[in-house]
Amino acid sequence: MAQSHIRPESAETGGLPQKSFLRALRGEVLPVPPVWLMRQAGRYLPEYRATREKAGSFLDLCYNPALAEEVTLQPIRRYGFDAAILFSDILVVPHGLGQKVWFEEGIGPLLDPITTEAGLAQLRPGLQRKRLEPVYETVSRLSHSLPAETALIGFAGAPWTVATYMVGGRSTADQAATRAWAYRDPAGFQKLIDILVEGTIDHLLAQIEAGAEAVQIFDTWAGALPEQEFARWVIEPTRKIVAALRASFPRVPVIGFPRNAGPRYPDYVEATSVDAVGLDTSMPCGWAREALGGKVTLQGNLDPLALVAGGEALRGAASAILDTMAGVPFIFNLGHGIVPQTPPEHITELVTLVREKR
Ligand code: 1CP
Repeated sequence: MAQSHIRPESAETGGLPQKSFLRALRGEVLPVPPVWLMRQAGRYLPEYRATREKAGSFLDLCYNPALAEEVTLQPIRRYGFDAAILFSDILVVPHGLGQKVWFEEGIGPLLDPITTEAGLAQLRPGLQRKRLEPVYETVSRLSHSLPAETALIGFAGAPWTVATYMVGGRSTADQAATRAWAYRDPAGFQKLIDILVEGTIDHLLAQIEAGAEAVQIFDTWAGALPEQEFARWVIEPTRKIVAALRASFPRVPVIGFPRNAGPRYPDYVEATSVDAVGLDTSMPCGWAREALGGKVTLQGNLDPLALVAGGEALRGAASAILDTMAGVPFIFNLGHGIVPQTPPEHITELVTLVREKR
């Protein structure tokens, strides 16, 4: 059976990847951009809901390699996306560091909050790879079961975003508790960020070793920070993670997603040296193309609600993005994750439009 991960492919092709997603990440401009969607596995799919039912809790699903593999493959079977993203969650890292993490129906993630430097004593000294072994086994299975043309993306949350859950104990609208700690006691908060930088490097390296061909770093709450804090808590930790991954795996591309970073996108790209950047929904494509096109691969940024609406709203919004991004290295995606009320057939229409437009 053909292996689908990067090492054998690189050997066969003299180091040039053939999968369109990886080619775009290496800076090629393709006539048809590769397409995948954030949260492409999830509740909007009936087959996901069925598997989720079987698995028990959400974390049980994340730590069950056979079922996590299955839900990763479901959207690939339906839509033939150019990339699959490992089914897991950003909160397995705090769990792997020893924090209590659970998911409550109708609420989302809950954690035993850590709000002071003394609270860091809850954590173990490093990432317990053993606890996360099922995640790496899922990656390994996928690297064999995905179609030969489909790339496999590993991921982690960025330290700042993961910290907002560890400190707030749940999803928070304004990340106030975390911002307050960072102002009150920057040296103490830096210790949490340092623990997360190390744990995240370890977690991403393990995924790459298991067969992930690219990784994405999700900084969902990057936009909450003013300039100085953005430099310290978003850019600097991400820069360290990218540098460490490059030192071990120089050919594995890294996608950064500093959501809602607005005019700070160019600084982020420059300082972190990511290979690609995910544009959130609020980012004007023309501006991003001017500021960043050709320096890094751009990925994004259809409004997930246009996908819910479908019809002319969807076609118009997707076409405008494709037109603006023609001629620069580009991957079609949403500006944030698919929402549960999305009709699955709208995605079929979107993928056809992306592939047939040019
Ligand atoms: O069955 C369910 O109800 C669980 C819903 C769900 C799913 C499908 C959660 C809980 N996580 C996931 C999977 C997931 N999460 C993936 C892999 C699947 C895929 O993309 O196809 C990824 C990459 C994530 C990443 C993630 N988790 C982020 C970063 C991206 C983003 O959406 O901003 C964040 C912030 C989380 C935390 C999280 N996990 C789940 C929830 C409900 C939340 C909270 C989100 C919030 O604060 O609003």
